[in-house]
Amino acid sequence: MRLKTFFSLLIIVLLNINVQGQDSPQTFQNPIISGYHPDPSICRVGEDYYLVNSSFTWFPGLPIYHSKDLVNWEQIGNAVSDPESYNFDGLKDKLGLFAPTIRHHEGTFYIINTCVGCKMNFYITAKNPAGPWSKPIWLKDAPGIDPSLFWDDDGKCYYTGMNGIKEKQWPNQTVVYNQELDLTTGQLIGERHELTYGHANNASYTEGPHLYKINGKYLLLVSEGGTEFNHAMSVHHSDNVNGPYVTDIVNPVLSHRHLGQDFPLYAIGHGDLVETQNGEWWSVMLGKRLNHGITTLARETFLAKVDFEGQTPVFNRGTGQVLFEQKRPNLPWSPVPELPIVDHFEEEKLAFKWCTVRTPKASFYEVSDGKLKLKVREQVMSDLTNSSLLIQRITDHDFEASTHLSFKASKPNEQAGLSIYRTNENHFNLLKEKNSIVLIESFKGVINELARVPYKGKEVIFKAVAKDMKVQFFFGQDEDHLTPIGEARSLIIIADAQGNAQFNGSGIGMYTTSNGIPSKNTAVYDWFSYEGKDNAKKVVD
Ligand code: 6LW
Repeated sequence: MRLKTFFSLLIIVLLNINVQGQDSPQTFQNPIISGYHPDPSICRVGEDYYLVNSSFTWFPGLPIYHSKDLVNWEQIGNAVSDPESYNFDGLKDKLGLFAPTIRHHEGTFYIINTCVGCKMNFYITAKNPAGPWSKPIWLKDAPGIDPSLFWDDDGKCYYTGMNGIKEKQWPNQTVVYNQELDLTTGQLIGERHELTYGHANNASYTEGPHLYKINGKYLLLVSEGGTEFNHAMSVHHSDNVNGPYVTDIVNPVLSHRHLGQDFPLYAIGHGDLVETQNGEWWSVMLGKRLNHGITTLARETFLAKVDFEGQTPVFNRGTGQVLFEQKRPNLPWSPVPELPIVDHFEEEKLAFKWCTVRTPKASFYEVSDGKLKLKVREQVMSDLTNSSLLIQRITDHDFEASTHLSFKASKPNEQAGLSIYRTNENHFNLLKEKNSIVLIESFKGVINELARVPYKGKEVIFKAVAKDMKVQFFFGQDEDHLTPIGEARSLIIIADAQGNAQFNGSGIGMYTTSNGIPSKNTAVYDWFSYEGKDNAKKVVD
């Protein structure tokens, strides 16, 4: 008996250590998912958390992340990966897959989303959030964007979304509405109910709605102010799922818009709530980090604690702000495998982080023999089409990226190399041509050759070093003998609100093109290295 008691006590002690792990950190740093990860939505199944972000014209799209502690996240797939079912051709970089919602109901995962510029609202399902996800069920007569799903206690499923208003009573007035969704037919049924225009009598861009039932009452969480400096989150309450909803007196429940234009973290909004298995409430939301006065990492995913006072959610009680560091959730510390700095392309498939822009109409790359082989195609990245471009999200203000390329241009129009991409108009290209290496910058559609050096070798290493909002490019035969090409350039090129740079984010990777002339050539990449150099996720003014 004594032995049994001893072991029972030992297990309890070990479990306690495990939950708040003496060797695990007490705090976490924001953002929890760095770089281009806007419009996060989250759900919990048992002790597992799943999160999805919007991804616009990047393909595959709707990255799915998994965590067991809300702090360490691992990408486990992309929910949109079938080029036959989605067509992003011709879409500007700010269109495509807008804000998604992920939910789990009776053993099935649902993602509902809007493909702006391509058939609008749809939902997909999966038994495993890592995939495969179903083909899209396109919804007829579901106006607007930012759809969400909510299952009521009676089993009815509700579609909650945002729509524009023809006769606005004030500028940028929008409406959040809900309507029952028959998941067996994919039809919206019954009456459509207008739930709110937002909490203020001039609330603009009220969107990003999510419905919850907490302590027997319906809570509607929305965003207002638009996804820029004025972004905010407000809550509304009702005893009936279809309303009327009454705005909470403490609104906005979260915003950074009152902190001044130079506050290092801004545009906080577009959140989703989740209750942990230990009864804590947390919220994910998007935010933007200012660095040297600009934002190059676009909208990232952040985490904040929520405490309920009655029906009112209080975000980070006492501060009312999203913090760069705070006490972490009461969950077992669960680190995930670190992404390797160098991708040697030795797996059979490309890692989930690699995306192209717009849906590929044909396969344009192959991973084999530990190499990535990109087909040299006529398409160019400055057109609104899918070109031979593969990029990963830039997740750090300071970083070093490099790649080893083996490429012999057979004609002067053939190029291959390293790219930093924000939009078809805003990007850098360091490219190898027939007899030279050229550094090109495109800003607001103006293409500028910055430097050109003679180069005849087949093999070359390209490198980009970003530091203090500038990027310096290098080339050479081996990593210990690289030569700078051109001057260090400002990263304003990939910053928010520059030309057509909106909603999406920045990527870095590999690109080849024959500039409109057919080619049978291939650009071969042995490896691609990306290393973040941000010491702390806080920013410098
Ligand atoms: C998103 C909506 C928004 O669907 O921007 O400004 C859209 N707010 O919530 C794209 O992120």
